[in-house]
Amino acid sequence: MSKKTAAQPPEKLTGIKLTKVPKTSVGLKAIVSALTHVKNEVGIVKGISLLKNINQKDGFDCPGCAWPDPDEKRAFLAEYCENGAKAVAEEATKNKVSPLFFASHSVDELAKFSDYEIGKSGRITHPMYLPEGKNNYEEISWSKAFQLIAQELNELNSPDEAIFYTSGRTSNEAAFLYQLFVRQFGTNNLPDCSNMCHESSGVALSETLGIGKGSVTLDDFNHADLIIVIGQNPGTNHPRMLTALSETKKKGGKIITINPLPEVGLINYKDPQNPLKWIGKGQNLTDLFLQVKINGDVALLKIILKLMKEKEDDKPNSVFNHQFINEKTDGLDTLLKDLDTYSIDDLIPQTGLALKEIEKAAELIINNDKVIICWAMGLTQHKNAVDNIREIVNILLLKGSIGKKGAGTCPVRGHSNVQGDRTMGIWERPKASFLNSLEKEFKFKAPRKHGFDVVEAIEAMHQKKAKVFFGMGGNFISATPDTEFTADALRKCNLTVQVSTKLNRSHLITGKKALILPCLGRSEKDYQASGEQFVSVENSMGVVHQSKGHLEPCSEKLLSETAIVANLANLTLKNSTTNWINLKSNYDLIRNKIEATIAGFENFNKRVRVKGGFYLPNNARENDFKPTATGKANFSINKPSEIELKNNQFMMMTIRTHDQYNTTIYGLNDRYRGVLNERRVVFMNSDDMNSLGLQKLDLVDLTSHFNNEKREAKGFLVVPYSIPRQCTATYFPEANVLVPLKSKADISNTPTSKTVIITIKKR
Ligand SMILES: Nc1nc2c(c(=O)[nH]1)N[C@H]1C(S)=C(S)[C@@H](COP(=O)(O)OP(=O)(O)OC[C@H]3O[C@@H](n4cnc5c(=O)[nH]c(N)nc54)[C@H](O)[C@@H]3O)O[C@H]1N2
Ligand SMILES: Nc1nc2c(c(=O)[nH]1)N[C@H]1C(S)=C(S)[C@@H](COP(=O)(O)OP(=O)(O)OC[C@H]3O[C@@H](n4cnc5c(=O)[nH]c(N)nc54)[C@H](O)[C@@H]3O)O[C@H]1N2
Ligand SMILES: [Mo]
Repeated sequence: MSKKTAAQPPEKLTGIKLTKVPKTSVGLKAIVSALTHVKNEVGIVKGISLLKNINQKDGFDCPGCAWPDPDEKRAFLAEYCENGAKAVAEEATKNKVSPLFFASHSVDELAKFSDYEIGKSGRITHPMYLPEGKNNYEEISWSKAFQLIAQELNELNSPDEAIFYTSGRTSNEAAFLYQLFVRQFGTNNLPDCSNMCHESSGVALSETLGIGKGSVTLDDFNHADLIIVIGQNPGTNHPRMLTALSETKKKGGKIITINPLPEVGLINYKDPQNPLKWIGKGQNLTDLFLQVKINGDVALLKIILKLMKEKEDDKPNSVFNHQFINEKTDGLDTLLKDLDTYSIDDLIPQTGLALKEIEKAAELIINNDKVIICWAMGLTQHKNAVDNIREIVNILLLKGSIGKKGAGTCPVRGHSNVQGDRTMGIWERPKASFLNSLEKEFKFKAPRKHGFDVVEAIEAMHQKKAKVFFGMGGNFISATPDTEFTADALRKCNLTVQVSTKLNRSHLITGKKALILPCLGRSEKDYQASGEQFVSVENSMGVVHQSKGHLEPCSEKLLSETAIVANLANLTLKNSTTNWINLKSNYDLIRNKIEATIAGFENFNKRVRVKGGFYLPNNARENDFKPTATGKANFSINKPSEIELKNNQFMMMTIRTHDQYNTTIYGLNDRYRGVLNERRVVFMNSDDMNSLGLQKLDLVDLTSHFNNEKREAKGFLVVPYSIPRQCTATYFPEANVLVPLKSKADISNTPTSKTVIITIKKR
């Protein structure tokens, strides 16, 4: 097969239209947009039945995001949002990718499609095989496909030569079985999308609070005095969060937003569930907007900490919660001493803000006790990402704003079950205690050496230290950094396997041989030997609940992820004493095994059947920090960004449009930012445009600079936008080619997708 199969989306432009940036989000427009997607992809009748079941207590979990559902009240038609509806429509699409489709489209030909066109081709209906040297996938039987994988795996020199990636839609049951199979096979090479996502949060929170998950529940939003939303765009990526923020506001709480962009969803909002509110002005959400420079957050948070300290020094006991600090924390003195080594004047330029604005934020924090801080990728994808999150924890600890009603940490997760997958053991660095309990329950010797994370997995494949890639969902080539390097890494493999619902670019950038294993989606019924099954998932706030599809599978040939793992394990592992076929026949049996090996799942089968599910234990929520190294909540010392831009260099963040789910492109619009029908754009400050002599919609090429390496992405249109000087934004995944693999966060190893240093050249 040709080595030149295109790894990057094609350069072609699609006909941009710029509109005014809207003043309000959601409302009627969101409903019309959702229904249009559903109508086009699914049809009206099936579409309505689909929407009715999203996020209902006996329905299926929306595959959109990990935002939790209300414990009690759920909206009467459906607990859905515009982008949830799009996610479901995308999965339930009537378009099919059949063996005939593959016979008439070669891999090279498909790679010339845009990501939008690839995704719209539809659901994959049959297992498909790309033999060595061929350019078209051919139908293959399930049993032959499993045999082929088992053979390749067993021929490796070591189990560590195989990589088992997971995206975050995999159910708890499938994830548990998958990691068990991989560990019985003999490796901890279980990289996942978390490595590129909230890994920095997990690392920072475990160290400081003794749990890698957030501490708040949805109800805390009803009790908070102040919510800070930093580095997150919930209007697009977690639209149902706007409802929670709106509740906070109705009860008198305040909201601070910290973002390089004035994201409209956070500014003003019209409740989609309340038609009476569709007309009129909408509700203002943000009380104070700090338009921080990209990666200026530690500097900003440090200034806030210094202002808090100043006030406390001035008037003791007016800011810090000394009782909490004395009883529960460690390291205050070191923090305060370190703060003294910084001057506000030195920190200010990094933020791009006026001191007055920061003082207002500090005042709100000082004067309110119940504070929740929410964040996402705007904080986690930088070199000093872990510092970002630890600095947030410092603020909360000083206020004693954790482990009490209306206060705490809220890292807002991405994929709908990414948190559950980690709970189930999808992690390249498992704890010894977890491996011990697997060994005890399943009578095997678990590998102890830590495995590869995403970045290390790419390097290993590139160096031919890993030769088989297995992807449980996701779209590895498009989600990872350094597109061309990663493509080479995948091409060097003997075999690449993708378990997928829909066609994506990872099916086209392959090893010598490749397989596509088509699986059921969340919205579909799952029949096994003992009858119809349901699965379980864990949302961003640690609630485990069931999810059950209502649609007939889009093809008879689909298998559930659970069945795929069980069949493969059964064939690959010669000495396993686990009865894989029995486990897949009835998911209750898998849940029993989860209960036997993972804390917090007592009476799992019973409790998962209670509508709404149950909360997993959370020490930080309970105000107990014993699991940290000191046995207390830890203050920490953090560093502002060390990046210095040269003349004519810009900081670039790669972000999501309103019309995509990661690498799945729903449509070509970014309605909330006023960009229609185009994805190849670069947002710039108009003063920066002037200084480069650029006009609106000029065509430019982008070059990224890291150490002495250069990477190029060609053909982007300049869009003037409200963004701080020297900051720019492009869309993911078009710009991933510019993100250097070696540019990653300290400790968490997350690619720095939000801090890419670029220069911009006019064509
Ligand atoms: N519809 C939809 N929903 C999704 C997804 C999707 O693609 N589409 N993806 C899912 C996934 S996996 C995830 S992880 C989440 C992602 O959810 P988000 O993190 O909201 O997604 P991004 O588009 O990456 O947006 C990052 C935000 O951070 C801001 N930002 C960037 N750099 C900085 C910085 O240095 N400082 C500050 N303060 N802000 C910064 C950007 O302006 C932007 O508003 O959403 C999940 N939900
Ligand atoms: N530059 C840049 N890069 C980024 C980011 C960024 O902000 N900027 N964000 C990062 C983040 S936060 C994340 S989480 C990753 C996302 O990385 P991934 O999780 O790898 O990517 P997705 O685009 O979510 O995966 C989409 C594919 O999953 C498959 N799929 C969908 N549903 C199912 C299912 O139920 N089962 C199975 N088996 N397959 C399914 C479909 O075939 C679809 O094509 O990307 C990261 N990459
Ligand atoms: Mo994510």
